Amino acid sequence: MEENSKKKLQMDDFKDIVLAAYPKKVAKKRSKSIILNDPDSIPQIQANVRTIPGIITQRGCTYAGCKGVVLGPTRDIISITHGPIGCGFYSWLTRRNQTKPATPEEENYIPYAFSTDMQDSNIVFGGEEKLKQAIREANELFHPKAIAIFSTCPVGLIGDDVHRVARHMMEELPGVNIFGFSCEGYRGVSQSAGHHIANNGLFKNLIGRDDTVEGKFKFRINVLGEYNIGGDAFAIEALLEKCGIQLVATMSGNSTRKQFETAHTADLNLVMCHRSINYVAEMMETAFGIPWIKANLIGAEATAKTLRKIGQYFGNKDLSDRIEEVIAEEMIAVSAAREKATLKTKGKLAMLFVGGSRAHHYQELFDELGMRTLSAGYEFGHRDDYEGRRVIPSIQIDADSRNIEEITVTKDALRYAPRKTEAELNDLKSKGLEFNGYDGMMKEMAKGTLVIDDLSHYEMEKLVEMYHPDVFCAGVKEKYCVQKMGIPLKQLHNYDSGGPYAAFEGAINFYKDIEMIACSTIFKQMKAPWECEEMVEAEYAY
Ligand code: CFM
Repeated sequence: MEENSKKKLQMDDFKDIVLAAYPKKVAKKRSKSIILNDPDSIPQIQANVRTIPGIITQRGCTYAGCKGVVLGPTRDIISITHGPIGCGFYSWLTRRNQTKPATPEEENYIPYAFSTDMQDSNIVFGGEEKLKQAIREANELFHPKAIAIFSTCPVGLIGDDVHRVARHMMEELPGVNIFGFSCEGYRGVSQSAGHHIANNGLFKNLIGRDDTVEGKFKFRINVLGEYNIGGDAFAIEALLEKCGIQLVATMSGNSTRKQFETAHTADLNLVMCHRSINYVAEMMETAFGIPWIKANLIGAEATAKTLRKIGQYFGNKDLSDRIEEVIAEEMIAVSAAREKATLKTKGKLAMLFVGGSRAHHYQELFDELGMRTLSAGYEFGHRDDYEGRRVIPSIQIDADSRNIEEITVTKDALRYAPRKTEAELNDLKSKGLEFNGYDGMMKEMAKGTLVIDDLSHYEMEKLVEMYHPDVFCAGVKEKYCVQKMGIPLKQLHNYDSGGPYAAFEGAINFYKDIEMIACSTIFKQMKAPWECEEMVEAEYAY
């Protein structure tokens, strides 16, 4: 009875019910981040602001965004975590970013966790000497061409200067490119600050240092914001190869130092995860004249659309014909898998609360499965990821964003070469190809759906309790809480043990996995002992 009446609640009741439980000040702040969507007149959402102390957030730290997310997946750079061992340990492969060296002899440091393992004495007397020693040791053991140093919270608090150490060690070890990141966990309000810091470092220390042009195809692109979780980049590499498109660099799934260094030899940048890498896309356009387009390779329809955009950009008939052939070929298996899965998934409900891009991209796949997304949000997206890049000029810069270094990029004296003339770009725009644009998540979500930024644990429980989605997508911190409430949770950070989910091959995997998960009743059978056993209850008597 109670459950039935709960189900009838409208989405707009959620906000009132949740806010009523918070203290007044907290309610006022959270109310700006819980928004009822209207794609025709996109409402403003509060995002990228500090989490209120005491609230259980899904967010991670700035170090995680810099080391774990952006630089970590590159296999031939030694990434040393300067800090206590926990930081290095917990960012060691938990994200399931994969890599595939061409030969067994090729450098691959991904299986290792390098850390200075700071102790109390280093906190008291400084850790720079220990860091230098760690760099010497790593160099002796592996002879790498590049070493990156990542700062954790205590490093900033005690004032160790990782950049000074990097300069010093470059002199001591000529030929090794050594650079540091001031990505202390507390430096920003979330991982997002770490992405920005990593983007700056990539640009200053790696991108554009090697002019060698390699590869068999003449249509040269980079894929930015793709991190090879569960093998996504492998699926994308295979697809581009099939179409005859040269992938110069992926940033940074399955990547190498050389890919970064030669990335400026590509003629187009595709931006997958806008949140984590849009800065590099902008910098590369300014410095080298390479245009960027927002792309999505999650979902079969989205993949086809992205391939067609590439074809349109290069304006070559053979390439476009080949792309159409590949799409037609791949769609046979995709359609069959989709039809089969949809029989069971049609009409089911999904909720997605992940990172800064997947909560948007994966809605494509749920659409393809005939499922409805009732509610979605990012952990650390900015307003542009929700409302579209058109709002960027109106975003207020606060003290937390000012904390992140802004680097000034100018045209590269030798390498700047606009890939298209102004007239060519305008012509492509008039034909519907949008450059430097991202419309954000809200435009593609239905009217009346709930968009929530930096979802709290309490709000998550309320969502599940009130709307009973058939699948809840989030991460490991949420997984077991949601499943104990009888709803299956699919991890969209590391994909549990699944993937790839990108491109056509990935779409098929996703259909199968979601069919299995969303249609399973097993979680509803789960009862905690106190829910199914008789309990003796008593009260204190005074
Ligand atoms: Fe971009 Fe990512 Fe994501 Fe992200 Fe991340 Fe990630 Fe993510 Mo976890 S770069 S924003 S910081 S798509 S690790 S591979 S899944 S939160 S939605």
